[in-house]
Parts: sequence; structure tokens; C-alpha cells
Amino acid sequence: MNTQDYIAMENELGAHNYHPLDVVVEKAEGAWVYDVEGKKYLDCLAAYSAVNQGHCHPKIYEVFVEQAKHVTLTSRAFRNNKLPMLYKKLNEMTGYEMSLPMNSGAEAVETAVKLARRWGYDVKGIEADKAEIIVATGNFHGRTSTIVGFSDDPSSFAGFGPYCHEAFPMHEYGNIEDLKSKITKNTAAILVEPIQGEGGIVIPPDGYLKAIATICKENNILFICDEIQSGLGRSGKLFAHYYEDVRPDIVIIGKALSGGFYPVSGVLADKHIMLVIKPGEHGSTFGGNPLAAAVAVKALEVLEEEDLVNRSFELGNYFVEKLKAIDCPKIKGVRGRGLWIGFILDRKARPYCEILMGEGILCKDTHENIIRFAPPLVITKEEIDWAVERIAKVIKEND
Ligand code: IF1
Repeated sequence: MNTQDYIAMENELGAHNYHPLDVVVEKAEGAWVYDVEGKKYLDCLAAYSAVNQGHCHPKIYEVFVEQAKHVTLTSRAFRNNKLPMLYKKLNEMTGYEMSLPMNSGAEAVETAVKLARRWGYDVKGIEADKAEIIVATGNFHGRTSTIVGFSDDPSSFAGFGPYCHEAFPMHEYGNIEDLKSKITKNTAAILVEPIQGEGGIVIPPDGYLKAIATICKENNILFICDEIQSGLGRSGKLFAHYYEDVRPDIVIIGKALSGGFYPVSGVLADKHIMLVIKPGEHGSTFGGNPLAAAVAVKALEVLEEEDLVNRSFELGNYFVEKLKAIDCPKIKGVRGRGLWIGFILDRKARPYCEILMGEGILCKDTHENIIRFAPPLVITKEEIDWAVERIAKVIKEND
């Protein structure tokens, strides 16, 4: 079968809930993927930052296969010898006293919502069923019906209601005065991405996160940071909120937590928050399974062993400077933190993604006119040079 055969089968038999590029990937390694015709592409999306460690990282693969020979899943009705090691690794690496493991990012966000509400009722004393969590315009936190219910993007929420909007007041991302105006006696938490990914790598004004932390402290409100995409090295620091030296009450992680081998996500918090959820009140069949835990420990170790966070910082700055040096009026701006870059055009970006695919670069547009460049953090300077040469050529030579 060739590319067209796979596409035809997918269109005939699969739900049409995506509009992917017409590339059929058969193999992937490091920063590169290979299609069914053997053509290679530099991956500048990294599965939306789930493969920060590079595709099919050999050390994570080794742990994945070895653990799969022992035990993969017992449910949480029993204990296993790998989950405590993940708790320990996350505690040592992040400083949070506890973690609660889940599978998808959305499940971890839902967990944070439940944790904050329960804390609001049991600790803050909010009236039953009145807890509010303030969210931001332009947010993306996943696709469950609760989560899309507090999105302001019609492509996420339209046609999937009804919703409980009063439970999720919305403030303008970056606008502290607007945020303050949304606080009530029922506010349990404020939930933000420290940098908005889907919004097109939107970096908030300096001091925004610090101001949220201060407001939360002054008003007995939990500060929740969704680091599912921005975390684990993507932004050039372990967490993007480190740029403002704040310590959120709850941090949500996922994606690169497994290096792309397995859905692993989680919530980090200290005991006085985490323990408001009692035994039997939350969980999932696969949450915290030994295969997920073993893979996640190794994925975190690889980030450290290969110094991928600093690599992201340094090579991200290099990539941004090279893109800014492209002299072309179609480019309205380049913004980013670490190897997480928004390339802003004055026109629709998707056609350029398709032309770039022909040049051997895979990337994804967002919000019409922005191309995201977010390669695996193992990319080399030479590969960045190779990519920028082609990006410049494609942007200049195509209207
Ligand atoms: C898709 C983008 C979309 C996330 C943040 C939670 C989640 C995500 C900050 C939910 C997931 C993924 C979903 C994926 C495409 C990608 C994405 F923002 F990264 F670009 F959709 F907007 N918080 N983001 O970024 O995690 O449940 O997906 O594991 O839906 O195709 P998930």
C-alpha cells in the first residue's frame, strides 16, 4: 500500500475528526519521521510536545519493553513496585509533596478541577456546588465536555453543550485587572497555561503569573498551572512558570511525561491539597499502572541525563534568531520560549505547512496565520540551520 491507499482507507473507515497533512508516517527516530514511501521529514511538532525526548528514544524503549515482560496493568485495587518510584521521581524533580497519576492530559485537567472544587468545599468552606474556577480567554485544556465548556473557541465547544458557564468565569489572558474583577467568595481556583500553546505560543506580560500567585495568596484561592504542553523542557525551563519564579498550588503535567510511548499524565500538589480526595473518590483503570510509571521515570531521567531543558533554552534562542533574520514582509513576527516558537504570518499558514512538507519539514499551523515550530529537544544546531534555509526559501518563493 502507498500513501494514497492509506489515506483512502482512513477516509472511508475512520472518523473525520482531524484534517491532517497527507503524510503517512511509518517510522520515527529522534527528530525525524519517515513516510511509507521512505521519505524523511524533520518533525517540527513533536506530537504537540509529547516527544520532547525524541521519537522512540532507545532508553525509554528499553524500559518500555522490559517492563512489558513483567506486568503492565493490575488496576489500583492492588499496588505495584513502579508507581512509588514515579511518585519519588516527581517529588525529587519538582518539589511537590505528592502526585496523582492519570492518562490523558484532559483527565489530569479534570482531576485538577475536582481537586480544586473539593478543596474549595472542604477547606475554604465554599457553599456546596457553588465553586468557581476562573479560566482565561484563548485557553486550551483538552476536549472533554467539561473542559470545552470553558473554552472560548467555537471549534472546541460549538454543538457539544449544555455547559455550566457560571462555574468557569473567564478573564482576558494577561489582564490582571480583569482577573480581579472575576473573583467572588466562591472562587476556588484560577487555571491558566503559563504560555498558551494552541493560542499560538502566547507569552503573557511579565509579572502576570506573579500577580496571579499574589492574588491567590491574598484571596485564599488555588493557583493551577496547566504545564501539559509547556512543561518538561519545552519552554527552555523544566516548567514555563519558572520564568516568573512562582510556585502554583497545583501543576498539571502530561505529554512528554512518557516521551511519547504511552499516555501518562498527572497532577502535582502538596499534601494539604492532594489529601482532600479520599480513597475511592477518584481514579481510572489505567491511571498509575506499572508500565506507565516505569516509562515516565525513564522519560524524566532522559530529560536530565541529556540536559534537554538547557538544550531547549539555548537552541530555542538560536532558532528564534535565525527565523527573525529571514527578510520577508510576510513574516509579522517570531515569538517563543525555548524550542517552542510561533512564526506569525500575514496570511493563512496552512498552505505553507503543505509546501514545507514537500521540502521535508513537518509543522502545524494554528489560529489561521501562525506556524508552530516545536521540534523534539534533541534537534541539533545543524538541523535547525537546514530547516531555516528551507523555511526562508518556501516563505519567500510562495505567495
Ligand atoms: C488534539 C495543542 C490542541 C494541551 C494543554 C491539556 C491538553 C492539551 C495545554 C489535553 C492537549 C493537544 C491535543 C491535541 C492537539 C494538541 C493541542 F494545544 F497542543 F495544540 F488540540 F489544541 N492542556 N493538546 O495542549 O491533553 O487530553 O490531548 O492528552 O486534540 O488533537 P490530551
